[in-house]
Amino acid sequence: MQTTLVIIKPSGIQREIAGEIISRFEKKGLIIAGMKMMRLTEKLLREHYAHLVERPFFPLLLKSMMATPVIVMAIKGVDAVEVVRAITGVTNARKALPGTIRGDFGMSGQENIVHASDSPENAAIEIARFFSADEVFDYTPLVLPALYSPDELNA
Ligand code: IDP
Ligand code: MG
Repeated sequence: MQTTLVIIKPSGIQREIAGEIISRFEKKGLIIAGMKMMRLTEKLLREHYAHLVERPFFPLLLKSMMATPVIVMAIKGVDAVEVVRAITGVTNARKALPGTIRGDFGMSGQENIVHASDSPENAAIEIARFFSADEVFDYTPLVLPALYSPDELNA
């Protein structure tokens, strides 16, 4: 199974839809392996958004991501990175498809409610950036046999 990072951004916290977002991942059949509330620092964000630091909108993005505490989640499942990105929708929430989190709840390219890791490699890096090892839990939900066939679980 893969574990991927989701952040409920300040736009999701301010909109008071954290529960709705968590619920969508739960209902899909993804496992919450870690979850906590934290304030993001400029140092952490410069690492996390290293690919964007030179972009003109970066100061606005920094301010936006530090506007309130965020909720970070380690979410686990078979192909979790791809599944979670699909549930999240494309970056610009105005273009995100209805049914996705961004498509259902957002109107902005920047204030787009959630972050989700974009590859298994980045997911591993991002989980380690936001969680210590003892904050990500390994447990077996009782519903697993209803969620997957045995060959999917052992792959
Ligand atoms: P992603 O969140 O869909 O992976 P990235 O390109 O990694 O998209 O960008 C990270 C975040 O930076 C976006 O979620 C969004 O909040 C912000 N962002 C990206 N592009 C723009 C832009 O053109 N204007 C304003 N904010 C942007
Ligand atoms: Mg990204």
